Amino acid sequence: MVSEADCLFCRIVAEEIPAEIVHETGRTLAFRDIDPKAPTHVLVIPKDHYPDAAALAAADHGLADEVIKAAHAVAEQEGIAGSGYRLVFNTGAQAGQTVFHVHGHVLGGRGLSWPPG
Ligand code: DGP
Repeated sequence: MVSEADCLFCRIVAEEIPAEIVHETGRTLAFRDIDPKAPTHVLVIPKDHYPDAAALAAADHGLADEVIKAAHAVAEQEGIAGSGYRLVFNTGAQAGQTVFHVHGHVLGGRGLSWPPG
Protein backbone atom coordinates (compact mmCIF):
# COMPACT_ATOMS: atom_id res chain seq x y z
CA MET A 1 0.00 0.00 0.00
CA VAL A 2 1.36 3.41 -0.99
CA SER A 3 0.48 5.88 1.77
CA GLU A 4 1.62 9.16 3.29
CA ALA A 5 1.65 9.55 7.06
CA ASP A 6 0.13 13.02 7.17
CA CYS A 7 -2.48 12.47 4.44
CA LEU A 8 -6.06 12.72 5.72
CA PHE A 9 -7.49 10.22 3.25
CA CYS A 10 -4.62 7.74 3.79
CA ARG A 11 -5.56 7.91 7.46
CA ILE A 12 -9.20 7.11 6.59
CA VAL A 13 -7.96 4.11 4.55
CA ALA A 14 -5.87 3.03 7.55
CA GLU A 15 -8.98 3.41 9.80
CA GLU A 16 -7.15 5.97 11.94
CA ILE A 17 -9.89 8.53 11.19
CA PRO A 18 -13.55 7.42 11.06
CA ALA A 19 -15.64 7.82 7.93
CA GLU A 20 -19.00 6.52 6.73
CA ILE A 21 -17.86 3.96 4.18
CA VAL A 22 -20.45 3.21 1.50
CA HIS A 23 -18.46 1.11 -0.99
CA GLU A 24 -15.15 -0.74 -1.03
CA THR A 25 -13.15 -2.84 -3.46
CA GLY A 26 -9.65 -4.23 -3.15
CA ARG A 27 -8.09 -1.00 -4.36
CA THR A 28 -10.78 1.67 -3.86
CA LEU A 29 -12.78 3.16 -1.01
CA ALA A 30 -15.88 5.39 -1.05
CA PHE A 31 -17.16 7.37 1.92
CA ARG A 32 -19.59 10.22 2.57
CA ASP A 33 -18.22 13.76 2.36
CA ILE A 34 -18.06 15.41 5.79
CA ASP A 35 -19.63 18.60 4.34
CA PRO A 36 -22.15 17.39 1.74
CA LYS A 37 -23.06 19.72 -1.12
CA ALA A 38 -25.95 17.57 -2.40
CA PRO A 39 -28.30 14.89 -0.98
CA THR A 40 -25.74 12.34 -2.20
CA HIS A 41 -22.11 13.46 -1.84
CA VAL A 42 -19.64 10.59 -1.73
CA LEU A 43 -15.87 10.68 -2.22
CA VAL A 44 -14.27 7.82 -4.16
CA ILE A 45 -10.53 7.27 -3.76
CA PRO A 46 -7.83 4.79 -4.62
CA LYS A 47 -6.47 3.29 -1.40
CA ASP A 48 -2.95 4.03 -2.66
CA HIS A 49 -1.81 7.61 -2.37
CA TYR A 50 -1.66 9.75 -5.50
CA PRO A 51 -1.93 13.52 -5.03
CA ASP A 52 -4.34 14.21 -7.86
CA ALA A 53 -6.09 12.78 -10.92
CA ALA A 54 -3.19 13.61 -13.23
CA ALA A 55 -0.73 11.69 -11.04
CA LEU A 56 -3.09 8.71 -10.82
CA ALA A 57 -3.66 8.56 -14.57
CA ALA A 58 0.05 8.87 -15.28
CA ALA A 59 1.01 6.16 -12.81
CA ASP A 60 -1.69 3.50 -13.08
CA HIS A 61 -4.32 3.59 -15.84
CA GLY A 62 -6.05 0.49 -14.52
CA LEU A 63 -6.56 2.05 -11.11
CA ALA A 64 -8.07 5.22 -12.60
CA ASP A 65 -10.53 2.95 -14.40
CA GLU A 66 -11.37 1.17 -11.14
CA VAL A 67 -12.04 4.49 -9.38
CA ILE A 68 -14.47 5.57 -12.12
CA LYS A 69 -16.22 2.19 -12.06
CA ALA A 70 -16.48 2.42 -8.26
CA ALA A 71 -18.00 5.91 -8.61
CA HIS A 72 -20.68 4.55 -10.92
CA ALA A 73 -21.34 1.64 -8.54
CA VAL A 74 -21.85 4.20 -5.76
CA ALA A 75 -24.29 6.16 -7.95
CA GLU A 76 -26.26 2.97 -8.62
CA GLN A 77 -26.23 2.03 -4.95
CA GLU A 78 -27.41 5.54 -3.98
CA GLY A 79 -30.21 5.42 -6.57
CA ILE A 80 -28.96 8.38 -8.62
CA ALA A 81 -27.47 6.61 -11.62
CA GLY A 82 -30.74 6.83 -13.58
CA SER A 83 -31.59 10.47 -12.85
CA GLY A 84 -28.01 11.66 -13.36
CA TYR A 85 -25.07 12.52 -11.20
CA ARG A 86 -21.87 14.50 -11.40
CA LEU A 87 -18.38 13.01 -11.00
CA VAL A 88 -15.84 15.75 -10.23
CA PHE A 89 -12.09 15.53 -9.70
CA ASN A 90 -10.92 18.92 -8.50
CA THR A 91 -7.31 18.95 -9.67
CA GLY A 92 -5.06 21.64 -8.23
CA ALA A 93 -5.62 24.45 -5.75
CA GLN A 94 -7.18 26.86 -8.27
CA ALA A 95 -9.82 24.25 -9.09
CA GLY A 96 -10.70 24.00 -5.40
CA GLN A 97 -8.72 20.90 -4.45
CA THR A 98 -8.04 21.00 -0.71
CA VAL A 99 -7.14 17.37 0.04
CA PHE A 100 -4.19 16.18 -2.01
CA HIS A 101 -5.11 12.51 -2.21
CA VAL A 102 -7.00 12.07 -5.48
CA HIS A 103 -10.76 11.77 -4.97
CA GLY A 104 -13.80 11.85 -7.20
CA HIS A 105 -16.86 13.61 -5.81
CA VAL A 106 -20.08 11.73 -6.66
CA LEU A 107 -22.83 14.34 -6.42
CA GLY A 108 -26.52 13.89 -7.06
CA GLY A 109 -30.03 13.69 -5.71
CA ARG A 110 -30.95 17.21 -6.89
CA GLY A 111 -30.65 19.30 -10.04
CA LEU A 112 -27.07 20.54 -10.47
CA SER A 113 -26.35 23.81 -12.23
CA TRP A 114 -23.65 24.43 -14.83
CA PRO A 115 -21.13 26.00 -15.03
CA PRO A 116 -19.80 25.46 -11.51
CA GLY A 117 -18.65 28.51 -9.56
P1 DGP B 1 -11.65 18.94 -2.56
O1 DGP B 1 -12.02 20.36 -2.22
O2 DGP B 1 -12.05 18.56 -3.98
O3 DGP B 1 -10.21 18.63 -2.23
O4 DGP B 1 -12.57 18.03 -1.62
C1 DGP B 1 -12.20 17.61 -0.36
C2 DGP B 1 -13.44 17.12 0.32
O5 DGP B 1 -13.08 16.37 1.45
C3 DGP B 1 -14.37 18.23 0.82
O6 DGP B 1 -15.62 18.19 0.11
C4 DGP B 1 -14.58 17.93 2.29
C5 DGP B 1 -14.07 16.52 2.43
N1 DGP B 1 -13.44 16.24 3.70
C6 DGP B 1 -12.46 16.97 4.30
N2 DGP B 1 -12.09 16.40 5.46
C7 DGP B 1 -12.85 15.26 5.59
C8 DGP B 1 -12.92 14.24 6.58
O7 DGP B 1 -12.21 14.22 7.58
N3 DGP B 1 -13.83 13.25 6.36
C9 DGP B 1 -14.64 13.23 5.26
N4 DGP B 1 -15.51 12.22 5.16
N5 DGP B 1 -14.59 14.17 4.30
C10 DGP B 1 -13.70 15.17 4.47
